[in-house]
Amino acid sequence: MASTKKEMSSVTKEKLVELLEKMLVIRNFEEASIKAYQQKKIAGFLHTYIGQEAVGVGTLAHKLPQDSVVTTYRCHGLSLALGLPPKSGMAELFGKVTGCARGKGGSMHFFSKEHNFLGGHGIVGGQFGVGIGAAFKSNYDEDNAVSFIFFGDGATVQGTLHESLNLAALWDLPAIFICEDNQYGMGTACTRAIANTDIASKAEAYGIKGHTLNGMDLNEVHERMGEIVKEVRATRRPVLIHMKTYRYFGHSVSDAGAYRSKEEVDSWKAKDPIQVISRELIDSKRISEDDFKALQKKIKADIQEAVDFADESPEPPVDELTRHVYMDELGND
Ligand SMILES: Cc1ncc(C[n+]2csc(CCOP(=O)(O)OP(=O)(O)O)c2C)c(N)n1
Ligand SMILES: [Mg+2]
Repeated sequence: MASTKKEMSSVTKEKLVELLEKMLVIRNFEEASIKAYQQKKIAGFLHTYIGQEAVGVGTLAHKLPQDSVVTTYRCHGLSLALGLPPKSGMAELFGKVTGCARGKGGSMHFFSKEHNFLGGHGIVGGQFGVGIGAAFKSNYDEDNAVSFIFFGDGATVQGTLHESLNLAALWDLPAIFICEDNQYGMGTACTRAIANTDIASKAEAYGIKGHTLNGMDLNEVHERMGEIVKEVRATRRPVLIHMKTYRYFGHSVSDAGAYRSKEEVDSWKAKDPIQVISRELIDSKRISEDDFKALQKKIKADIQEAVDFADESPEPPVDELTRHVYMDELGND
């Protein structure tokens, strides 16, 4: 509560409303995507970010244009936090040519050159090499960028994380490793899969800093990540962040989540970042109930517009099948 009060005074109302709006966009987008999946408008896998919004929104508020971001297949939320238009994201889910990967990536492989979003990756731990590569490029180009590398708790026991932490520490790479610990890797509780669940403590093995943050608390994430990003930008030393969070739904839409109790899910929902922040804004009279309702209504309408856009968009033409596979020496795809 202390940090909340401190943050309330240091962040402007406009900023807080902007962050709340981003979380609402993600929540509504994901809810609409579940519905569209059930209507069979989306094929393949679909992993939602519902419950984890404060991590992505609070962290990426500190991203500068030259910074890069990479993550797992649970990638819709971070893309939207970066400013990807919901239409572009929804069309990608629908496999339409107007999507951010021209309908060829789908749910797990969002991509946005404009936002330096270097992908959702399907292989657990597959994104680390790309992330530290981007950090290496920044040192080479001297553009003062940092590389945000998001991953799940399940990836903390993958060798690629440890190889990447080692290289990043050895070569002074400005890489920000962010573990979104949502307590489960598919249906396995992290306590059953990870010998040492104090993720931040693993930083010590590589001579770098580690921090544990409450990923359900937008104020804490936003404030602490602001300091951490600033430090990494200046020192060029990597850092390992442990974000404690929770996914409200199953691993993917086809997972009913029978391995956890309703009481457990409800105890996390009681800390819901959207409800907490909206309540704080309303109680402190920074926004009125009516303004909040109007904001919710506007976002719902925007997301419905995105669904309609995706529905009406054409599929990728057949002659695109072999495009965007390799680039030639001139950069043509
Ligand atoms: C190398 C590899 N092994 C196994 C899988 C299958 N798999 C997909 S997601 C997943 C769980 C990952 O959990 P976590 O890293 O905690 O991410 P979360 O889904 O919770 O965001 C597994 C084992 C995979 N995609 N890649
Ligand atoms: Mg997990």
